[in-house]
Amino acid sequence: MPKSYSRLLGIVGKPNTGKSTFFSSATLAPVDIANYPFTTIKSNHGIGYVRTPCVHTAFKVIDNPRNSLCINNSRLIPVSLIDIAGIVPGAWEGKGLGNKFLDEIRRADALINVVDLSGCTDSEGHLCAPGENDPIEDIKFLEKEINLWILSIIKKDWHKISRISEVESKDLYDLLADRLSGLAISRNHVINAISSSGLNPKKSTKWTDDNLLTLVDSLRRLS
Ligand SMILES: Nc1nc2c(ncn2[C@@H]2O[C@H](COP(=O)(O)OP(=O)(O)OP(=O)(O)O)[C@@H](O)[C@H]2O)c(=O)[nH]1
Ligand SMILES: [Mg+2]
Repeated sequence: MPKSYSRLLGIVGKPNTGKSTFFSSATLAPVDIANYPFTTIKSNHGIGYVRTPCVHTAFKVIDNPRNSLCINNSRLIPVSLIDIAGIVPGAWEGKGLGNKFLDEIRRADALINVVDLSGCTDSEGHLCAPGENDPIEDIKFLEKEINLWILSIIKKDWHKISRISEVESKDLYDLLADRLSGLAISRNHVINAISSSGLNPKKSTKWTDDNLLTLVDSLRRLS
């Protein structure tokens, strides 16, 4: 199956929430699953299939699809999945296994955050009494970690980018899109995120850390 046909989904979340269990069910790949944090260290890659009625029956034609399988009038659409190591609060600055493995999901079209709704696991995935952990926090912290990870990528060159754009009148949208192209963030995403964050693209050297964080949050939502 040509790779470009397949969408990429990253399976993320804090440790010990059932990420690998979901991955294994969706791909039928046998992977390590256990009731403690960091069972998965090296990421698992596989392909699952979304099943949908094939359009050829509605069009009353015989088809010969090359981008997916058609079996008994059902189209099986391939979706690539990556199951990565658990993310803990502070991962962006190296806590737990750090954020290096986030690089593996940077090209993902979407992320699935697997959350333990029973609240039986603390913020680092260790077992606790049912309900002791608030699952809402597990959603908020992951968004924050991903924001801080994107922010750290921008900040590596921010001084240079903002100065070049302002002093040399280079296109800020191009410069930022270039910096973030590895995260599947496009120039359009950058334009829309800057506009919705209410930032002045001509005064980027004046943007504060909080401004950048607002921008990053908007980029994550849009891309
Ligand atoms: N009750 C319940 N347990 C589950 C569910 N899904 C997974 N588990 C159990 O949760 C534990 C952790 O599952 P894993 O799939 O290894 O979790 P993980 O998120 O991949 O863990 P790490 O790789 O350590 O981050 C295992 O004991 C699973 O059997 C579920 O839907 N309900
Ligand atoms: Mg796992």
